[in-house]
Amino acid sequence: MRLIPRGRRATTAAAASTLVLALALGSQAMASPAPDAPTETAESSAAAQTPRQYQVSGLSSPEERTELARAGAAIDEVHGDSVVITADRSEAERLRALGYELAELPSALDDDPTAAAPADYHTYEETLAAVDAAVAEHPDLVSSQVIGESYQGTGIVAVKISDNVGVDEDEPEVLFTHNQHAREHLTVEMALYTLEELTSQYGSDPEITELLDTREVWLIPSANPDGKTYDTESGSFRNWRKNRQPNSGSSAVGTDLNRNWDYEWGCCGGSSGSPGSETYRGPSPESAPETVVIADFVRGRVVDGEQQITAHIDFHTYSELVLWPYGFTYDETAPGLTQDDADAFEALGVAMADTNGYTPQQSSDLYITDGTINDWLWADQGIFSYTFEMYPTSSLEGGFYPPGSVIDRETSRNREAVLMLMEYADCVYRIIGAEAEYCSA
Ligand code: CXA
Ligand code: CA
Ligand code: CA
Ligand code: ZN
Repeated sequence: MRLIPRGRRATTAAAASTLVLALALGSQAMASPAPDAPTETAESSAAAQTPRQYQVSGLSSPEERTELARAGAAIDEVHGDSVVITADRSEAERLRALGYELAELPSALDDDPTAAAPADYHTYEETLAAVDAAVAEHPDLVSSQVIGESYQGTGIVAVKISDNVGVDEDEPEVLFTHNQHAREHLTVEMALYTLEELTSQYGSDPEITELLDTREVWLIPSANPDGKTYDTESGSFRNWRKNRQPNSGSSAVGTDLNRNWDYEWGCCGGSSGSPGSETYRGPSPESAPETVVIADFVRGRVVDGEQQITAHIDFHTYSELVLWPYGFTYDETAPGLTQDDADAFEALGVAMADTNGYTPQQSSDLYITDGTINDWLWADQGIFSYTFEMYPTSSLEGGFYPPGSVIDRETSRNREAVLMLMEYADCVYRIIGAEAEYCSA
């Protein structure tokens, strides 16, 4: 996709004047609106609903961060005594009213000519074209299927990569999901990298050849095509996270797909019940069609009572982290997650992080989340499920919108970790030497 800076520039004057108006209204004006306050125009309303990033200072523990998350903020970065969040204007004001100290961060949404344009990132359409090209080039190795539709009726696609791809062989299956969060475009590039690397190296790289001869790989390049397209279709970034499903009784659009999964949904203050929140969990588990499509796909991989998928990575940006369950509790062990499970999760998580330089940790070390794909895949399906938060580590390096020049480096950075997950897919417990106990036939 080539987004033309001209397009962004053309909207700048209007956007800037709206911003000035909004700033002039300020927080005092909001507290007691003047009787002659100008009526909100469609434009100023759009600006007010465009989420942006804020630094929130004075938070240093998981408990303090969870309290902020409980208030509905999406936490983008965790530092020693501060975090970076995404919020729209009204949410930011609400958090300030709760006593949080918010400082607006500069953003790629501003008219900064040095900020990354989404040029060089594939649109969803271009992503599907790349998948089709791979299928055409390697028909015995790659197949693709539409596994269902997004809210707006866009096909969600699963790509299979394996020897004898047309046959459902008795081989451990591995799943990679991408782009639950709309603005995390680098994750779609990660899917295309994996597709390209596995297919181009099959038959020449012995490790990849062996793995594809003995594993079946599933890639879902975008779990949220509506959100992805919405985020860039105007020619400037919208900083969009959720899907594009309307919410009844609210003008706020979208559900956070990674809070909509059906395990301990909404249990623990790790998501929001307010449609306007960036972490809105939806009215019920699997209320988002995108969640249902992927959950049904996974449930469909149960053959003769046995889940075929053993290992999974859900790709996100950003922060350079390897995360594992549970997210809903701080505890290392909990119902359905024994000490051996926790040890295996940690050992493989640490080993993968050794290859890409990310920081490995249980996800609740950051803050509590509930209704995530990782918790559901583990607790409900018994799949060793990780989240990778890709490049960068901070908003200063582009945050959700790093320049296209980093794509090759930051996708290939995960080559060894992806292959390692595939390697251990026959028995993840092997990494703690417990294969006899857990994996003998
Ligand atoms: C995350 C992912 C999975 C389990 C716990 C935490 C982090 C993720 C999120 O909050 O869903 N961060 S992100 N990509 O910025 O939204
Ligand atoms: Ca095969
Ligand atoms: Ca199979
Ligand atoms: Zn994400």
